[in-house]
Amino acid sequence: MSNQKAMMSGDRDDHDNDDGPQIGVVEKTRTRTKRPSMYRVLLLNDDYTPMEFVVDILEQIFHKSRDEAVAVMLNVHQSGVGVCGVYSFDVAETKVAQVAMIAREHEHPLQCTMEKA
Ligand code: TYC
Repeated sequence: MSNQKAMMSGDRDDHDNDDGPQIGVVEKTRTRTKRPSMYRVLLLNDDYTPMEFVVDILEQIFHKSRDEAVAVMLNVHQSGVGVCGVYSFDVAETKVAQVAMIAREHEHPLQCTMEKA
């Protein structure tokens, strides 16, 4: 036999196992904010895109100074790949698309990609 008391109809089971005042359980939900992932935008070398065109892209799309743009272009030219900047996903995606569009308009094979930083 059970020694539990039967609940009378109309009784409220407030789950605190007594007949006293109901004890509330306060739950606090903590909203965890995450820092957004960042993405490196990369330029790839090729044999055909003019150096001056790449420097212009780095100045106009990636807001490099003339000297920085030349340095990044030469690094890509010599090593095969180089970082133009690190951005949130949406900004990186937009810059990759802008480079693709301008390169295509000028019929240069310049390739630009992004990767998680
Ligand atoms: N290699 C190209 C040339 O000699 C120049 C170049 C640099 C092309 C960087 C692409 O991402 C690039 N004309």
